Amino acid sequence: MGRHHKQEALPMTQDTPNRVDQSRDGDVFILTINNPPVNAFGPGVPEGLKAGLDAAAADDSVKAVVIIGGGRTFVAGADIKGFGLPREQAPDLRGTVAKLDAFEKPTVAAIHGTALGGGLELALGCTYRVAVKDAQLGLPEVKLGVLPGAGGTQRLPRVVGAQKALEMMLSGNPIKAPAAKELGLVDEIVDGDLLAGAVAFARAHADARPLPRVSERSVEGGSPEVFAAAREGLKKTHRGQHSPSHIVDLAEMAATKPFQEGWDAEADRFVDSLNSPQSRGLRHIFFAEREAGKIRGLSKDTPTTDIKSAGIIGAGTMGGGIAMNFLNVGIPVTIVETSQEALDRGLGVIRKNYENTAKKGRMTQDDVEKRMGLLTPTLKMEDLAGADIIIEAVFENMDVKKDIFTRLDKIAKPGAILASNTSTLDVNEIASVTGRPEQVIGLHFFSPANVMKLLEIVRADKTSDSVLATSLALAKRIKKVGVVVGVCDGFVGNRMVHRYGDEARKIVEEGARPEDVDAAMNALGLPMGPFQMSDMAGLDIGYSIRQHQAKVRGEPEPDGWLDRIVKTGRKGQKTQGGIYDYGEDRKPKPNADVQKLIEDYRAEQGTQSREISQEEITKRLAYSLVNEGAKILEEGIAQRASDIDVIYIYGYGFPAYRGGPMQYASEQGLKNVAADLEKYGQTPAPVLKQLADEGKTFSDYDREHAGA
Ligand code: 3H9
Repeated sequence: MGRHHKQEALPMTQDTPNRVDQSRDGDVFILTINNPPVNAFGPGVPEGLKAGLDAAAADDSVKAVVIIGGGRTFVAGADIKGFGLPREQAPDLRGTVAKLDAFEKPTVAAIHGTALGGGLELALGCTYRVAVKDAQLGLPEVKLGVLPGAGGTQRLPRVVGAQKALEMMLSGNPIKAPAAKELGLVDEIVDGDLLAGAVAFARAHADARPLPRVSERSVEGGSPEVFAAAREGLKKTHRGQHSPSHIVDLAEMAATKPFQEGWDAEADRFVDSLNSPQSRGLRHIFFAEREAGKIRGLSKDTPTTDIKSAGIIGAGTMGGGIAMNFLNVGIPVTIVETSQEALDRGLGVIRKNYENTAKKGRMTQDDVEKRMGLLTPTLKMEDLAGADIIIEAVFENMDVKKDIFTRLDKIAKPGAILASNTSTLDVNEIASVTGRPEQVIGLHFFSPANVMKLLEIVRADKTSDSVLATSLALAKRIKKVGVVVGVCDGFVGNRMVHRYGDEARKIVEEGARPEDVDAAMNALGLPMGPFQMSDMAGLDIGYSIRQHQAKVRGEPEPDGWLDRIVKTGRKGQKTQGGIYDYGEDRKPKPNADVQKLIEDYRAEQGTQSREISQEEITKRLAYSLVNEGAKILEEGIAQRASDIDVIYIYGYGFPAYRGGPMQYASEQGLKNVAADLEKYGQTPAPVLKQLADEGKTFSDYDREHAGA
């Protein structure tokens, strides 16, 4: 037939690795893809598949072909590491799928593990798909800022209908094989040996003619309203992002145009999205998240302990949220408070959180009881004696924490990890009151601790490798992204956010309105600007941090415009008003008294108010984060710039499609960033200045320091 088969099979060269094995089971030809660890569609895979298909086509005794993944999974997608390659050098996934589509004998994809992205597109190019029960299928490209680029946007709607295809492609979330079977995406679930089942299926369908090619089907449910609703939905779920609208356009083409037209358009849109800063940012984060788990000095052989039970001190908002993480994965928790009342209140909040989840249908009442059943409340710290890890989550006061750790040292069993959830205090000082500082670590959860994915793992001077490795493994187990940081005031995230807050207040002092400042950050893609965030956290919290810092530095009591707002009793959302007013709808509205207070403050300081552009606000705020990040890097508080990006995305809502603040700065060009910092009166950190002078990026820095 030769339809859309523009590229011929590439000859295998000495440089092309052999990634596909050919074998036979009677009249069924078997192609096994071997590209560990996840069978990504890298060099050698298309060549091997095409050569295999040619061999199967040339042999009259072959009636059907099975394609299966060797090792732990089917193909998990295109090779993201090779995404930077020029088009002609990139592994020819589209050509392979086209060759499959044009193939004259039935082909069966045999799926286990994950068929993601290009992997599912490969399977959709086959005539049939069979899968084991726990296999997962999805098109996660949107999470990398791209779109399915090997026919997925055209074939998935033809199989599962417009609505479901949009849902899968826009969320990027995979579905399980049984759900895929319901939708017709999988033709048969194989119990037992996948290959044997796939071969039997292939044999049973060997004579099916005409071949039921996916590309020849039409799309069900592709009414204009479905696409209009999808476009409307994007404003909420993917504000500011480009690839999701390409996906909707292409799915609409699948429903309204001939296959070839949509297939061609998809290729162009894929290349456009691939070359966008948004995709570079999201891919950067994909790898950054995985890099963050690799700690210098630790290896796979570093011993870890299995955490079978946890103790938590403090049943307040933080302690309760932390406890939920453990309960959710089946780890029993003993939670300690100082009064029965506080304990009852804490437990009540945890139960209510679970019941709300159950009400939304995301958990059964049985699950709620199971989780609550794993929780033991107590007023006696001695009850923590058996815990493998104990996390202190009381308020931020060094004396109180020292007292707790002194007591814990006597109570905890040998080998137990003693962790503090402090967000600013010196973990070395906390560790020093124990006779086992090597067992002490900081585990800084972010509020709400049962929701936020970030966990800053604070390595103190004497923390042992084993405690660190165990904490990293634990983070993964409780479904957090763990990032290791060093000890300093505020660690990575809060240290940067303090600097950012200082700059935001300064910008208002100079003439901008708080709402202008927040609007600039919203435009950059942050769901909340600095003042919306302060109002949510409580203005008194920031005020007490500034008081503490002033005391430490021997400076006078803080008395800026924001401190004065706090002193009027406006503490943020919790008092219905802070920098903004909050009505029933909880939307921030400017307040006239606050405006007047700011104007009076400027007058008192003799500040000539000036118009400040959105561009200036954006640069000053974003680059204040970047500059502090560069200092953090230089001091070794963070191991890599990409760790800082992960922290900022998962802890502070920096848009993932900008790759985090450090990647964002690299995209702007560090030379420009350094020049702008100087223009706005800040001194670029030496690392930043040096990279700028050498024409480098933070990724270059990370690469050059990878072995350090
Ligand atoms: C696509 O397909 C585009 C097409 O539509 C169009 C093309 C024309 N490539 O996560 P893990 C590495 S877009 C290269 O720790 P897990 C990963 O970096 C792609 N490398 O394991 C890590 O390396 P290292 C659509 C990849 O078991 C190692 O494999 N596909 C890729 O927790 C293990 O990964 C996706 O977006 C890849 N595609 O999870 C799927 N995938 O050990 C992305 C993984 O050196 N991948 N690696 O750090 C995933 O979601 C998860 O990795 C997966 C396994 C669920 C597969």
